[in-house]
Amino acid sequence: MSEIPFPYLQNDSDRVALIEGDVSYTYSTVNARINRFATGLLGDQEDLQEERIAFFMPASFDYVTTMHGVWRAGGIAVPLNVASAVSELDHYLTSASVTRMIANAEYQETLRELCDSLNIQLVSVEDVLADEAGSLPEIAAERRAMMLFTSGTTNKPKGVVCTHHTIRAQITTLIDAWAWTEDDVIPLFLPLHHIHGIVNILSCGLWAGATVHLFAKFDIPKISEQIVAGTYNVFMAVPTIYVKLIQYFDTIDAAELQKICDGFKDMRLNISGSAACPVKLFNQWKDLTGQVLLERYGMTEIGMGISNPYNGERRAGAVGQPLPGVECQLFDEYDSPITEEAIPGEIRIKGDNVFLEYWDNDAATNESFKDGWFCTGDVAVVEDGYYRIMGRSSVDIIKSGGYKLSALEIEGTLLTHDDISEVAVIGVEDDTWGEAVTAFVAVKDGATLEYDALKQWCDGKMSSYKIPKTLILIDALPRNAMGKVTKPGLKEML
Ligand code: MLC
Ligand code: AMP
Repeated sequence: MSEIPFPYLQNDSDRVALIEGDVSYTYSTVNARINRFATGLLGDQEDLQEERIAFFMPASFDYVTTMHGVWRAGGIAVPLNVASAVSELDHYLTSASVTRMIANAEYQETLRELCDSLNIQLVSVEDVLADEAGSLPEIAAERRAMMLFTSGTTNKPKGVVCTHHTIRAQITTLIDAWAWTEDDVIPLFLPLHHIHGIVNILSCGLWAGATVHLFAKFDIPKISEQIVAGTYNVFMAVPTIYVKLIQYFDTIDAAELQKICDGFKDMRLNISGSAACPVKLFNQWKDLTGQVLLERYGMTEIGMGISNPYNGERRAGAVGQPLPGVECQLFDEYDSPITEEAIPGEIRIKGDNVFLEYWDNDAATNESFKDGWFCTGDVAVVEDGYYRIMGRSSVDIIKSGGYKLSALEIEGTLLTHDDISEVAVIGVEDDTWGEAVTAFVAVKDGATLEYDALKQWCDGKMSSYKIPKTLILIDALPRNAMGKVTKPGLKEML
């Protein structure tokens, strides 16, 4: 059996593990189906030997079956973003050398041509399920388990590979730090190709024996209904979701608002992360619901690194202290550790929670570590024992609604537009998205460009959340003496 032993998934518990729509699934049911799925994946093989199996599905019983089935059969799980454009998928599938893609009927049409062209077998969960569970391999903890794609300062997203051991460390530290128990019930509406949804919510929930209520998307009225009914005691989201909830509150009557706020008030924990939670939002949420948001800091490559305390002061605008098992140190520009408070430096991390490698990219892996420390590129300061994130060392990374986006990747696509001669993309502070993708564009002689036409052109060429929110036409981009675009200059122009 796997070294990632999710205790409840192996003791045939009759507790409810998952709720999807009107149907509840017990741990015992989920476990049995995972075993049948793993058996079907194996076919005649004894062990998938780290075969990369991609899957394209929203949060669902099928998703959990697939993820754990791949793990138990010895494969590497490659969960994909169901909002991806086909050209983005091509890169993920090719760079990970995926051999099989699991997707149900509703998505197969979108994927068929691409899978055929890449010689990838496209099958549904039902196609794979064996009639009965057979014997499954022993999986050593050091083996690769999961690959998630992350945008970087280079052109194309990289595959972040975690082992079973890494994932286990990421989960167990949170189980203790945030006091997960089998009595917890949590909604899951975040996308399941990122660790916030996969590790912090789904995996912690299933490890703890809790109940995870699955939503295919962030459906405010449906989720609010359950909050009013008192279904949940834990809630985790990105700051944009708290903003969107507050915007929604403005559209409903006072009695309904009170019921929703009371539902939040009764919970044991509300968490914010994946992007900075503005102090204003922290205070608004407290005023509305009485909940003191627990803000924490993490990254695809490290899981969660720093967290405000479950018991103790949760400080607005700060992310707290390193989690147990996570070594965290700030470094200055000369790679010297910063030992005093109030001096900013780059966050570097060590620990069992840190990923193994960027897939098939030794150069990027080696570059991202210094003396055994993983260099996050995030700058922080320690004030009175609390870490506060100050920003990132690269202007080419944008965090929009919790998604990490590469400015260079978006620029690369925009440059293929016939009328664009040069382009620079930056993130501009925004109340809803945290940062909003903004494109500065110079058009070719005689050409014109309207925002709506550009947006339409982008459709299908990039995931919709990457499409610039604003287009600013300029004659020429500001450049330094070396000819490099000076992005801070663009921010100043605004
Ligand atoms: C949606 N849209 C976005 C967007 N999400 N635009 C910019 N940034 C985003 N993040 C746009 C769509 O393109 C669409 O545009 C319009 O908003 C409505 O789309 P939607 O899908 O209906 O929006 P909604 O469901 O409200 O989505 C918002 C959201 C979503 C906040 C729920 O963005 C989301 O789930 N974000 C979380 C991402 C996440 O899990 N990050 C964790 C990474 S892990 P139009 O023009 O077509 O109408 C990590 C580590 C850590 O960061 O620390 O956790
Ligand atoms: P990702 O690569 O998508 O996992 O995003 C990780 C990045 O999100 C980090 O490197 C930070 O820049 C950012 N991030 C996560 N949590 C926080 C937080 N609480 N405050 C500020 N930035 C955060």
